[in-house]
Amino acid sequence: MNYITDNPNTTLTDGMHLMVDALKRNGVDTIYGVVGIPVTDLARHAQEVGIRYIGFRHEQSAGNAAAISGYLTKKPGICLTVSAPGFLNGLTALAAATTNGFPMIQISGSSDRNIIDLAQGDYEGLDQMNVAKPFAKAAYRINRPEDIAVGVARAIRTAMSGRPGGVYLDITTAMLSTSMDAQAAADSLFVPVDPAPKQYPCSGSVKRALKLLSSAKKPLIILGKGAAYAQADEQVRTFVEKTGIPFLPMSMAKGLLPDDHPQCAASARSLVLGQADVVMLIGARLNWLLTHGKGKKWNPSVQFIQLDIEPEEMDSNRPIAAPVVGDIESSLDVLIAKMDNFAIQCPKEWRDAIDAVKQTNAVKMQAKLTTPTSPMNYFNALKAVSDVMQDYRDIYVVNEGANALDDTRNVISMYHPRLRLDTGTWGVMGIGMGYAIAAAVTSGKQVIAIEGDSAFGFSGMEVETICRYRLPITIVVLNNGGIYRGNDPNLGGDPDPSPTTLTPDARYDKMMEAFGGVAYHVTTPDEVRTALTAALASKKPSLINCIIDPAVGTESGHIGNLNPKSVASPQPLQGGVTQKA
Ligand code: OXT
Ligand code: ADP
Ligand code: MG
Repeated sequence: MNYITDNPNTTLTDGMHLMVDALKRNGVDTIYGVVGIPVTDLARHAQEVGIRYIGFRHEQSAGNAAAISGYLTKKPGICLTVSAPGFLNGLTALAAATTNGFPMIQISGSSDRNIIDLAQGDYEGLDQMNVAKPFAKAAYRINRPEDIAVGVARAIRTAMSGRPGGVYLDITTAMLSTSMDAQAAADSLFVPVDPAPKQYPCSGSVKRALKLLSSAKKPLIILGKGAAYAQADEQVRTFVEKTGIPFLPMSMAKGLLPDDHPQCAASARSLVLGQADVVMLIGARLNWLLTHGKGKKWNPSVQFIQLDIEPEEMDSNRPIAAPVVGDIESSLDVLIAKMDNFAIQCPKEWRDAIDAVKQTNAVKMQAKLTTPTSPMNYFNALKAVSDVMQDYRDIYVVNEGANALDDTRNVISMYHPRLRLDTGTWGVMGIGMGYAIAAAVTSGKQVIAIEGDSAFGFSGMEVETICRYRLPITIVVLNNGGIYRGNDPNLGGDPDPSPTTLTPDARYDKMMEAFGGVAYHVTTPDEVRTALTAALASKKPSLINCIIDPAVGTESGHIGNLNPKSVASPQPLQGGVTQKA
């Protein structure tokens, strides 16, 4: 139903109704948000016209849901917030979406300009558009109903085009209640044409890239989440398989090609980074996750080819010998069409060397997975999860924590594109429930969220949201009673817990029980297996609280090296505890 066109007797409309009509006209089918003054009626009216509204307990989760729905659908996810505090609660997710390159629009109600601009102290008054600017790809404000169509179109085009990102759209209280002739309002609406146009690379850049690749003795392809976002799955597969070059998937690119693909080098990471002479980055940045392309992890004379839609990304960390600027689908189409003119091959000795390390690391991993411990550790618990998931290879895996993140990434293999959703470029805790909810809502599929106990706490109240919408989400809390570990002492000797300590053996399962979901409390891998099998079969909201040895976590998971070094105490203050097998 369209409010204006379906109500022929209506001669006047207002900003609120027109805003909803503009969103609907632009294909928005879901809004994630938290309501209050001045956007409550907007959400009600959105539901009235058939837009699904998912109401959260905190705006950060609603924002995270919008962001990941943008990643999964290539259309901006919409987050609706109230003024000042609600707006600020959503802003972290908007900033993270921009950092991750996910298309998202945060639409927020705001106070009247005349009071804000003279700092006269409005209810929840804040100069929101200017606050949002540094955290968003762009920030716009709609001051008059007649500008709604353009405002929405600009927000959509900005969020989707080039490198996608988060856009802030400010809608003032005054604008929402300003009236406008209904026919003129209806006539003003439009849908932007081709908001994320194809961008072909120039042919010289393609030839340069193929020539460099053909000169490689130890070539490597790194697939990033930009390649997953591009949804050029067939092109990626064709290029990788036709060249025979090994590939290393970044975390959210796992599954773009299956982890058990013979060319996957994920379990020989140090070898391939340390020795590759030509590395082709496809939708991956040389940021901290790749130690900026330099340092002891890398072959010092490595040369880079980079496929990216963002020209400014080139040379941001290391000189790029062969930049290919374009969208990944178009770039790969051209590369595939031209590659037969170049003798690209992957030397057998290089493939053999990688296979040898893969085998050695597989044996080491198998030993970790099958060594029984009491209490459980991350590896034997995750082995049970992995066993059950062999029957659920096409469900979403949301993952956050430190050890809970890094160990899951390595143990739980991915087989299909865009199913692994995690903490992303910033390593943000709190994405868990928002991502899980949006994955279930946009796809209708099941989701498993594998969470550290600290990580879960950041968005845990959304368990109520999961139960309210009856979503098929199973949460596995790897509960070691703390941030990294649960057994750190308070160095001051005070009775307070240490900075990393959380409640030992906390019963997170009771939270799920409280809202009507199915709950399990487990202490052995066999119990994990039984509980997860039942939870996934039920398709009901469920939470499995897995008690993990509080002593086994490593400080900051795999990124402990990023903690500042102290001159005064060269050893980590907690005594350098490392993970036991
Ligand atoms: O080749 P080598 O020999 O080197 O071996 C490598 C691979 O080849 C091999 N491998 C395998 N072998 C066999 N089989 C398989 N399948 C296999 N796969 C791989 O294993 C090694 C290692 O491989 P890997 O993992 O690929 O390589 P590496 O070197 O680790 O990769 C580097 C990275 C950087 C690419 C990778 O580690 C990565 O992607 N890391 C992401 C790290 C990250 O983002 N972490 C999250 C942030 S940590 C911290 O900030 C936390 N906080 C603070 C905080 C945050 N973040 N946010 C907010 C809003 N507030 C505060 C907090 C509070 S974490 C955290 C909570 C933690 O507590 P929890 O209770 O939630 O979690 P627990 O830790 O569980 O207690
Ligand atoms: P990862 O963390 O997986 O390494 P990053 O987020 O660092 O990935 O990098 C993703 C890159 O992909 C960004 O530089 C972004 O500009 C680029 N990108 C996103 N979408 C596309 C696309 N459709 N075509 C080309 N490049 C893209
Ligand atoms: Mg923990």
